[in-house]
Amino acid sequence: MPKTQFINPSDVRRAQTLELGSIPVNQYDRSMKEELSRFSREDLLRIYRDMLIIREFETMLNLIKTTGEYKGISYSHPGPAHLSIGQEASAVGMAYKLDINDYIFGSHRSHGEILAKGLSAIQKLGDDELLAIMKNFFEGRILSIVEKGHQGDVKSLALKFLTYGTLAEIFARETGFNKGLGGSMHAFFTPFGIYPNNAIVGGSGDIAVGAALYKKVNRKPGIVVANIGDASLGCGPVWEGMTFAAMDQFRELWEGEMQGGLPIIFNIMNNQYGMGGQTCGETMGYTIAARVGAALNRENMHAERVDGYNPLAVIDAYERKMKIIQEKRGPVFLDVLTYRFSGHSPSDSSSYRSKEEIEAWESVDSIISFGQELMSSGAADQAALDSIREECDSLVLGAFKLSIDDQVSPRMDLVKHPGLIGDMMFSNESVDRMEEGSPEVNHPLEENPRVKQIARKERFAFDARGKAHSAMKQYQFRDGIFEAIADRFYKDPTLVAYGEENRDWGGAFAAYRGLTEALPYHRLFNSPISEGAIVGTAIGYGMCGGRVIPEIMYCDFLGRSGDEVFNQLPKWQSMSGNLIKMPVVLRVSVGSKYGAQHSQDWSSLVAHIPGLKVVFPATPYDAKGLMNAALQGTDPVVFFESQRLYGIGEEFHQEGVPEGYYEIPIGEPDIKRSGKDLTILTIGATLYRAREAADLLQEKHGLSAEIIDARSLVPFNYELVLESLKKTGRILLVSDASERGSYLKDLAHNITELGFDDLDAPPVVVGSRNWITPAYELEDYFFPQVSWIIDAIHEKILPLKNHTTTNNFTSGEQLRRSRLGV
Ligand SMILES: Cc1ncc(C[n+]2csc(CCOP(=O)(O)OP(=O)(O)O)c2C)c(N)n1
Ligand SMILES: [Mg+2]
Repeated sequence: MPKTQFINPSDVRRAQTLELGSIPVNQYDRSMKEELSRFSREDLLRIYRDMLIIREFETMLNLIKTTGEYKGISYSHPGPAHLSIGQEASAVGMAYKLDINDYIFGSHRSHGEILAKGLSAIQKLGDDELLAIMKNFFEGRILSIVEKGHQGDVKSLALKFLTYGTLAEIFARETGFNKGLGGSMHAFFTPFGIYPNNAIVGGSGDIAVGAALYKKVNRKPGIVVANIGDASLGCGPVWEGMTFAAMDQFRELWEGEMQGGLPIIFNIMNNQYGMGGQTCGETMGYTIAARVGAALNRENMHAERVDGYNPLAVIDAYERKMKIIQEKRGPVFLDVLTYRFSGHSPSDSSSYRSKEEIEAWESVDSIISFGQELMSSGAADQAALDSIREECDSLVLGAFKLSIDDQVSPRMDLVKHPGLIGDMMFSNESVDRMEEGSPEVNHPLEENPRVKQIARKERFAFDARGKAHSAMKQYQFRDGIFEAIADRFYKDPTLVAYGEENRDWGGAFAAYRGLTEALPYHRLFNSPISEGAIVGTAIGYGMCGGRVIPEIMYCDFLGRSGDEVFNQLPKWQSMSGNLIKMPVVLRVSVGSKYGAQHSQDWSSLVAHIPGLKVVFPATPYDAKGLMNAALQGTDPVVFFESQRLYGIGEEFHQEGVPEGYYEIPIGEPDIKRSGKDLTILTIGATLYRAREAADLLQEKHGLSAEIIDARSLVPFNYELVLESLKKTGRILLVSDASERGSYLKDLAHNITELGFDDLDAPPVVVGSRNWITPAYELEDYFFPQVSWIIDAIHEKILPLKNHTTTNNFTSGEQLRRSRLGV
């Protein structure tokens, strides 16, 4: 909490009544005649056409799914197709005012939104721009397919490009917009401002906010629309995203040009159902979704319900809401009322609603009504509407024929190129700054108080005689993190960092102390306690082209950002066909001392997820070098930091931690001590316990242990470990993560396979117990101790002369614990 804002008790304790104000519902009341003076005839016919294109596109998919053929052509599509037949007016109305600088995000039911946004973009782009986009996209591969035999202008070519690219993606063709790796529920096309759609419903709720943050911080034009289903208003990421978007600080604390709300519209595509649950009357309590806006800020998020069955009502709302956003008074909440005639999916038996209800909504079908209004107002005659229908039908049929043709639209050839998807998991680029420009900072780095303080510190923990400098004098682990991040803040103008207590507090463990003075609010700020949104917004920020450091205060809280870490952060680079980069470094501190919910090491859990790089440095030298490497890259990195180590000095790298910039490549373990009799492979803070154990082995048993610090979990280069085994023939692996299912087991398994010929004994894993972490005073019974390492070696690798064990590492005990699941 910034000291500038005084909380006066007599003010906040005073009696008052909160007036929530009013929220308009279906207030649009212009007639088509009136609209004729606002829209040209062509515009109105185009609105009609766009709705029809979506209708025909979805009808085609419905027929394919339910009958296996469309216009006499058979095709089987086993994948998903969540259709939005009935909802066309809401999609076209939403997209009508938007251009390519405006980004939309959506969910599993977004074909209509993709097409509507694409059609709107095509309308607004000039021929040269359109051609350039089509030519540059995947080296013109899609263009070369749709331009064959094309007669007509560039815009009509672009319509083919859009419908084909979308459909080929739905059918998992390599020629789709995302090389078939996104598919129906995730398809998108960023050159038209269509950003990822999310099969995890509500998943876009916080990601879209990150995109709006990116636009604001980097002064980019345009707004962001988060299309969210009415039932997904029950999802955590949506609430956390809205909470984040509505933070007071944008208006109260961000300075100068940066002052003002985020440019985002939460657009609720309110078809009044989840899959089968009715949101009004059953699964939610808002009655009218627009009410939700009243919970978030004093403007009720400018919430409003509009009739999504009338495209002009939605366009009218966008006109007004976009003005609010231009005036920096966002965020906005729009409840767009609509209805889907189609089932949740084509296999849906509509058991949750009556035939009468569907028919009642079909009888006011927006496309039919709009067509009738066009005719009765004189804007069009039946022949004009018929010819539009023909145009739409042939457009969809053309896209269908091309995208089911295996010659024209092959799937990714994983027989010929088995590594193709693997190669897409990471972008592996090395980029100083995500954008040119001079970073906004408050003073030169040399003048920073923390920098000056660090300059007086000893960058190696010991003096020339090997005596440790006082703890205060030692350059600490947290200084390494600080130096790398500070350096990048002065290099990369797009870099922002945020999380809980990141600014005035200096980060819960003081890694950011000093940065508060160096950076304006918009580059370093406190977030709400919304771990989901901390990670989710960073994903949105990263995918738009910015570099970002979100922070999770305790590893245990990662569960709160589970979907973001499991499903979003790791997947969008490859699901985009590698068009998107994800330069997000997620800092996660691993606790101890605070019991069961503040001391868990979940590095193994994260290492299990394809698409994340995972590092866990244990020394200041490695922390700085790995942080530099993480911040130079374009991949998501989960950066674990042990709270046991924030204050530790550099005890291994004799030359001390360099003052200048250097990188330690992610994936390379490091020999921290050479030895010949036994290898100990450590992850994180167990390095120091392994070192003590190695001292004891030397002193008491004359054995020299080689200690290798893994430093990274993903990727991991085994060479150094296998080399070591050639010498030692024995290996013990140790980390603070609970042992069962841990990453150590994976390492041990691979080492067994790869180094079997060199092994004199099986690799032995020593992790934490499979319990809750007990209180600090009992922690020694939970986390691996020096004596555990020695006993495990004695029991399972190499009997030690005259050694009496104090811990039970026998096979019998291992079997007993496993039987009990502890
Ligand atoms: C996190 C998550 N939970 C459940 C589902 C399964 N599911 C798919 S669609 C859907 C209903 C979503 O309703 P709504 O948000 O109103 O969007 P609509 O389907 O109506 O467009 C559900 C529950 C999912 N995909 N993701
Ligand atoms: Mg719904």
